[in-house]
Amino acid sequence: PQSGSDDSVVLERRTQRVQPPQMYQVVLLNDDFTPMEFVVQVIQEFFSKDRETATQIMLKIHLEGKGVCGIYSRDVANTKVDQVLQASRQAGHPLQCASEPIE
Ligand code: NFA
Repeated sequence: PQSGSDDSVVLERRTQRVQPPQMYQVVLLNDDFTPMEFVVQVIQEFFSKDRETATQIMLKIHLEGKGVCGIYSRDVANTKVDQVLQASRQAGHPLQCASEPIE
C-alpha cells in the first residue's frame, strides 16, 4: 500500500495478469415451438450476424440441438442471455439461451 498526500491508500497491483480473461460462449437451444424466423431475427439483432449467417446458425441449432451465437467476456455474455430471454418471453416463445465458459 502507498500513502497518498491525504489519508487515502492506493493498492498497487504487483502481480502481472498473465492469462486473458475467461471467455464465454452464448448458446441457443432447440425447442419444438419457437418459429425459425424468430430465431433468425434474434441471432441477427443480438449477435450482429447477417441474415445468411444467422440462418446457418439457426439450422445448426434446429438439427443438432444447440449452437454458439457468439463469444464474449462474462458481463457481455450475461447481458446477451438476458436480452434474448426477455425478447423471447415478450414474444411468447420458450427459446432458451445460456452462457458457458470456454477453454
Ligand atoms: N425447432 C424449431 C421449429 O421447428 C426452430 C428452432 C430453431 C427453435 C432453433 C429454437 C432454436 N420451429
